[in-house]
Amino acid sequence: MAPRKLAAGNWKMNGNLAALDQIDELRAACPAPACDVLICPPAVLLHPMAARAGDMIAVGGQDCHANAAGAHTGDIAAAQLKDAGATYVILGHSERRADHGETDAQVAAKAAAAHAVGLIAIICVGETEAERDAGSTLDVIGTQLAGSIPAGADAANTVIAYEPVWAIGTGRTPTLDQIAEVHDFMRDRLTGHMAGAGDCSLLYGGSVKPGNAAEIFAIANVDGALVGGASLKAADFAGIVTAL
Ligand code: G2H
Repeated sequence: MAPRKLAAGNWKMNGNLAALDQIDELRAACPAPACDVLICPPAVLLHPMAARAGDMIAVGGQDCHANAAGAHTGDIAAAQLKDAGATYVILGHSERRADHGETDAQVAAKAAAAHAVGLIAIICVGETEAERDAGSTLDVIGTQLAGSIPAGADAANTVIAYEPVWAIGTGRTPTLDQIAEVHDFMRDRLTGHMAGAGDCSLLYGGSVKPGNAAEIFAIANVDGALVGGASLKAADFAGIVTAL
């Protein structure tokens, strides 16, 4: 097994039923993609998107609760995501870590809940600008990896996304050397944290666009991308899918 090539779109808190037309446009623009294609819409759009996406496009959640069910108003269980058609769930995105105070331990518990129902967990890590400026990027990534990956994680049920916080939605991207350094480090660090670490997909995320996707995908140990803004328009996302 080699790492799965994955172009994953994260719609964040954007989109509505009318925006599902983007799925038809994406399928038309990429009828035979050379990689796995995933869209993670807001939870209320999961079921109608899954019904429309067909086999070519997988759908996923943007978060799940660590518990299987219960009195957790406003939360969503991993099994409910799966019931709605999801096969993936993004966990520990920096916006969740910042907006909801999610810790590495909570991310690991959520990932374990996702694995328990057969979802693939996309676990996000990334340093802030202050951490990069302080020269602690690799320490931060190493700590997040160690704390956010649950027991039982393996290359089949887990994807890691490196998203430098300062590059998210800002139009700024790290240099290719900076991405390479972190991805090489993550590949090395995963050994000991999960079975089959060499086959785990490592995504880069943060202002990926059609114009920079090919050079990012050419970096060793970059197996795809987690894409926010550029996944909202089918034409832009198709340009990224076809670059992989
Ligand atoms: C990073 C990314 C998607 P954007 O959050 O996860 O968003 O591509 O808009 O920087």
